[in-house]
Amino acid sequence: MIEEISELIQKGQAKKVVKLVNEALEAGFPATDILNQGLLKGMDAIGVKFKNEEVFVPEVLVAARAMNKGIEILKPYLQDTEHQSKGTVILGTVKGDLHDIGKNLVKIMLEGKGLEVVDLGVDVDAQKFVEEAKIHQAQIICCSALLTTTMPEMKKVVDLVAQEHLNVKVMIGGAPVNQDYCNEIGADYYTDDATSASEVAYAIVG
Ligand code: B1M
Repeated sequence: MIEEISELIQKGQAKKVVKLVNEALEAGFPATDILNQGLLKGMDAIGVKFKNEEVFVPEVLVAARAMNKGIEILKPYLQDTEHQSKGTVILGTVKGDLHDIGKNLVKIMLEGKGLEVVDLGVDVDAQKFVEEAKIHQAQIICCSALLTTTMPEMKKVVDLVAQEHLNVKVMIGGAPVNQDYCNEIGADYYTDDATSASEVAYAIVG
């Protein structure tokens, strides 16, 4: 059943994804398995086909839409509602970058830990991250990037935070980012998936 969800994602069949995700939940599959082995696996496969030029932007977009529909259903099952609100996180995808599926997953997991999330969306410049952190007295700025060409925007955020002597931690993530890059630009934390991002954020504000 979960394998079928992955295939439906690749075909961009949003309605069928919704139906099957609901059925998988009813059948007792854990939400994290449906997410990782169904939705994310399907999106990974599309990524490979995209790279090999077997599919193009329109196909990737319909797959992304199907993925988002599936995530919407899983959202309440992925969140751990026991936590009280403890702090505020500014979240966004960096300037020049329109990828938001990973960022949206990070948001779900952060909220699931009881953190307030100010979601700035996509294509967010460094100034905006920092301004919003000041306005909301946030403890953490979370930057997502999916393109090697937009990763340098994260350094701009780190530099601006330092320049303004802000007491805010910068966490970075996204497929092309890694711990070495985090060290190189002087960001405070790198996490490689949405769950770890929420755990680290929770520990920071705790
Ligand atoms: Co784009 N795209 N894309 N794309 N796209 C990639 C990223 C690419 C790797 C595909 C490929 O060639 N194999 C490639 C980047 C190459 C590179 O830079 N090295 C690429 C390209 C080239 C492009 C365009 C330039 C294509 C073009 O127009 N010629 C263009 C750029 C547009 C722009 O941003 N300016 C483009 C466009 C698009 C679409 C609009 C069609 C669509 C985005 C739709 C949307 O997001 N609403 C799209 C998609 C869907 C992808 C792939 C196929 C899937 C990305 C995704 O959503 N993955 C992607 C290939 C791939 O990654 N396999 C690809 C699922 C998501 C859950 O994973 O975002 O990695 P991810 O998030 C993970 C972790 O990284 C982490 O948590 C999540 C898991 O729990 N994470 C964080 C993410 N952010 C975090 C922040 C954190 C912590 C963890 O803390 C702050």
